[in-house]
Amino acid sequence: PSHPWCYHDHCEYTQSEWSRLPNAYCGGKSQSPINIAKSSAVTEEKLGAFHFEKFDDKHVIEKIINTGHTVKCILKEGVEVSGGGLGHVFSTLQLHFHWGAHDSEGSEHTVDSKRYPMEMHIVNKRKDLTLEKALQTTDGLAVLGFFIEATSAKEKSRSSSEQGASLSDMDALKKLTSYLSAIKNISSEVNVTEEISIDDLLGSVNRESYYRYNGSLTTPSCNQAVVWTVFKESIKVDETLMMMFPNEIGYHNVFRSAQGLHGRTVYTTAA
Ligand code: GRE
Ligand code: ZN
Repeated sequence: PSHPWCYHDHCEYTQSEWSRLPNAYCGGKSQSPINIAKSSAVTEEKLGAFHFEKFDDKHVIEKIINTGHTVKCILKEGVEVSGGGLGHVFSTLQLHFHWGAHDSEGSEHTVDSKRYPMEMHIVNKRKDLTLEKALQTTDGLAVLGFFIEATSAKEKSRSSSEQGASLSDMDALKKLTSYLSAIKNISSEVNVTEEISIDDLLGSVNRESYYRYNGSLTTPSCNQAVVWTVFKESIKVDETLMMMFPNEIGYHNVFRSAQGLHGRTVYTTAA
């Protein structure tokens, strides 16, 4: 028995009905995702660099689970995120993906209404709070959101001839997607033996250029407990790897539509 909610299929609570789910917050006024309007973002000088602990650990992913709504990587303990104007130390719990059916959609956040083909969420919990308490605290969780899009053939030849910088992200996602065929069934999971670090997945993305706002989990129970960081630069991967999510996993379009801002401010780093 999985969840009574879904994105688009026929289920008890489809996306437009999440606000009626009992014991959930999906109808609140600080919901995620949102469309980020560049011209409305307020520059905040305090949004500095992050510090990442164990993001270079090659054995950080313990297992990969098909939850029926996403592909989730469970991480070992000791991975941490701080800095970035967060004001607390956060423990990294898991990372997961949102995707579409084609490369024209799939991300949850949009920037000036541009939707990317995929979005990766790294979910972190305040180290000083239990998960239960964090879910009831406005800054109890910090989620790092990264857009993923396909590298054009032109960019591919340029990166391999000039710097090769983005090749590591391709290799990392290739290793990760090689496990998808093993978790085709909902609720199945697979242990990870390949060496994949979070740094490898992020590749050469600039981690000092981002947007910041207060929002929620993008799935029920939609707790308004998330300090969101949405990075401006996208992770570039090979198109064929990206299409393995809809192709290998039996569902797609697992992204929530844009929610109202209701007076919230989106902050941005200076660059
Ligand atoms: C999700 O389910 O998509 C999710 C979480 C936790 C934080 C953010 C988020 O489970 O989008
Ligand atoms: Zn998510």
